[in-house]
Amino acid sequence: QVDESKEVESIVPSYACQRRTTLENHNTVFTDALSLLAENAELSDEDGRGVAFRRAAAVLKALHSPVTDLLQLRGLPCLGGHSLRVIKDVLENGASSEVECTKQSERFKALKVLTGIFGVGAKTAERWIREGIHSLPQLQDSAHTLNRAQQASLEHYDDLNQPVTKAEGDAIGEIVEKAVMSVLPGAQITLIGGFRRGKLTGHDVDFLITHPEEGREVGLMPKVVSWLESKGFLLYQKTTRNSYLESKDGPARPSSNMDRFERCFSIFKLPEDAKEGTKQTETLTEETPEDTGRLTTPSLVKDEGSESTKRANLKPWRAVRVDLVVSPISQFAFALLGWTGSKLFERELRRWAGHEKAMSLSSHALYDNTQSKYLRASSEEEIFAHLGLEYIPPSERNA
Ligand code: TTP
Ligand code: MN
Ligand code: MN
Ligand code: MN
Repeated sequence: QVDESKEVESIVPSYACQRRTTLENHNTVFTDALSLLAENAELSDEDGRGVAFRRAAAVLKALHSPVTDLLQLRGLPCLGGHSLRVIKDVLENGASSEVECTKQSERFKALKVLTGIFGVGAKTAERWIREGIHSLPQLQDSAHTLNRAQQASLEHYDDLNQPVTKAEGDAIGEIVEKAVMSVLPGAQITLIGGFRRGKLTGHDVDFLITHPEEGREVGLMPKVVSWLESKGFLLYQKTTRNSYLESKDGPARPSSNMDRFERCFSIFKLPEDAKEGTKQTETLTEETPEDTGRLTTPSLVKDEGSESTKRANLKPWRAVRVDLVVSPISQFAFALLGWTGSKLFERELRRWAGHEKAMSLSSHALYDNTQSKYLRASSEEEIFAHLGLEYIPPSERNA
């Protein structure tokens, strides 16, 4: 006895990794609202609330038509009372009063501005705000010593807070490829993160590097970084070595998102002429700083007046955040799955593995607690199969 009107809703499974979520979102008005509340919760060190809002938003992203009535939400998973109130408010008033209130709050605005600096997390921002620091000029006038990442990121604040396009991502891909090929021919480079999921823009560009012969990838990162540095492509980099082998608590750490691969957080200096086919410079000069939706202009950072804004837009390069990760081929499938995202999709995969399958999934391995053994995989498809999940391709992991 299937109620036809409920059919669509009742087939939405509760874990995001059981669903296909494309970039086509029919409910942005609701998911934007819920995502903003999630962001505010995360910035306020309330991760539990943050996840709840993220899960609610993800359910709405998976629907194939716009929600026009609360009754359509009957039977859908992950929609708690708070999320439902927000959705109701949007349905009835066109906007959520809580969201509007949050957006306008000095606290939220300050948290956004300060965490817009790469290397500044919620805790640091919170501490600064308590000291009365709400803006970048206030931060610069304060006595705080910034670490290297924070300094570099502050210097390129505007560039780094402007979305990276796919064309820019591809241009960086070519540079990274050249670097890797000249230090280790035969190595393989894969675009990961949001761009692998088909996103048209991102906050950074992520690459996974491996070599078909196990062990050949060891020590690769410092060589790649030296090559890039010698050609002037890096404005900042911090390389972390692989800590997986020496760790004592086993390879799969289900509770943590951080992995132990050799990796490099960097800021690239991308020449404008490296992205052929894009009209970046023209587009930018037509926009006023207000139109770009940025919270701060370079003039505030450099204190040089609006002149510098114009010059910044005409400069022959831009700064782009780039993440490089090196994985041995034996862990490649896990690294690929773990670094493709979305962040919620990853979190849900690990939760599914732990709660439903008594397994521990990380970006290194999959451990079966029942059989007390690691399950090998050389493709993402095999990992989904081990987990008893239908295979979801990257373009449908946009939860
Ligand atoms: P991000 O680059 O942060 O996110 P994204 O690429 O999905 O989004 P955007 O387009 O805005 O850049 O992270 C990419 C994936 O890497 C994400 O699934 C989480 C994973 N990741 C780790 O596994 N470990 C880490 O330490 C970090 C920083 C990310
Ligand atoms: Mn659809
Ligand atoms: Mn990314
Ligand atoms: Mn990244």
